[in-house]
Amino acid sequence: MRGYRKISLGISAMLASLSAHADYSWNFPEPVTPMALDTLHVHNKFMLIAMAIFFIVLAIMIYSIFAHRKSKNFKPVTDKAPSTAVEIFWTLIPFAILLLIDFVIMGIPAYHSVIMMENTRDKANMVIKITGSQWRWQYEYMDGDAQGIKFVSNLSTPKEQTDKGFDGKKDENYLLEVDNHLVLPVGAKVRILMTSADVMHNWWVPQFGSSRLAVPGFIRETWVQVEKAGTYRGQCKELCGKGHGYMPVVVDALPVEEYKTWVAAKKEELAKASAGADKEWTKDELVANGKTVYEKNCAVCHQVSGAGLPPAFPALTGSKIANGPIFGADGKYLKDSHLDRVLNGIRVMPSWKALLNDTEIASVITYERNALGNSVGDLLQPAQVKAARQ
Ligand code: HEC
Ligand SMILES: [Cu+2]
Repeated sequence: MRGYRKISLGISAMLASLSAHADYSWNFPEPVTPMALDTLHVHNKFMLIAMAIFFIVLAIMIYSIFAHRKSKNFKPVTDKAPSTAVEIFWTLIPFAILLLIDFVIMGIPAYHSVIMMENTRDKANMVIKITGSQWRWQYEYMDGDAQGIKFVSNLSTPKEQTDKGFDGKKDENYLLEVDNHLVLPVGAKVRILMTSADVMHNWWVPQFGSSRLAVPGFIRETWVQVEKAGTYRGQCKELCGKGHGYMPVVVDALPVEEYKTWVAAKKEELAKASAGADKEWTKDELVANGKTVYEKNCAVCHQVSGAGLPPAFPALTGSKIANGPIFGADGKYLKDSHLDRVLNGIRVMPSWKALLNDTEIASVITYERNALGNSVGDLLQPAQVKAARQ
């Protein structure tokens, strides 16, 4: 008797906790795109079907064990089935039932869902390109008002919080915060072109229900249509090296009017930055700006101090390349020079040409030559970087 009470208490506690957590914390995250909603429905249907099959088979098993028990003097069948034809027949029936469930009852919704995921172009309102690299995402708006907007999105959780032995309070969005959010208009169908600059990455926001592998050398597609304004967070979902856990995705879905305001502001910001490339910078300005660029982009591998992590990541302190001449007698930058490395990369060292603007590249190089224990004393102007790109 007491056992039964315990069980029923347990079950009612379980049911109560289910309804208390109806805010999806025990389920899929709240879907905010048609694709996420569809995926959730497919999942629910399949769970119900699997559960029904489970309980039917279990019931037949329990019944068979119970009704044919030894104490009822049940005699086991020792001879064969009535005939081979009968045996084939009763094997084919469950086979046919499962076939019907798989191909029709489960197949149709799954087919519908997959077709929907692959349909990236139909009625798309805008196109963005997402490039994964070790270990950050780059976003580029390809058409419409926002065309030309292009920026890099870096982890912004303070470094000391990820350090070993940190015992302070971590940020609310620890490892899920970036400096530049991807901004999308609510309701627009956004076709996403995805690629990678080095190894495979995967751009994944659980509430969007879409995730696609970013493969170097290939352009792959997916789409999102965010139907609810808000900030959504995700992560890289393909193990991509040392910084795999440090390249989160943050998307702001804004109502259309606010999105337009953001586009205008972002364009102005980018225009200002490229205007900055034409002016003469002082060494102090470049070094100060370069420190920020360095710590955001380069310190993961070369370390904040510039000591690197040899032999994988060389030290910049005392490096021949970092301290060597940049330009040759003809005024062109030298192969294997500091500028060549940063612009074009080599082996594991990424190419920064597409990721950083002229001012950022000039700043970070000037910083590396005059800080981190180096003191070359010269400086590189953004205009020189601009010229070097051509
Ligand atoms: C993913 C890790 C990684 C990041 C991030 C990275 N580097 Fe490197 N870097 C390397 C590796 C590895 C090498 C050595 C490449 C080789 O020669 O094989 C290197 C080499 C260099 C060198 C030449 C040093 C030498 O003595 O060979 C310079 C200069 C340099 N990086 C600057 C930068 C700057 C500036 C940034 C940030 C804008 C940066 N790196 C970001 C991995 C990285
Ligand atoms: Cu990644």
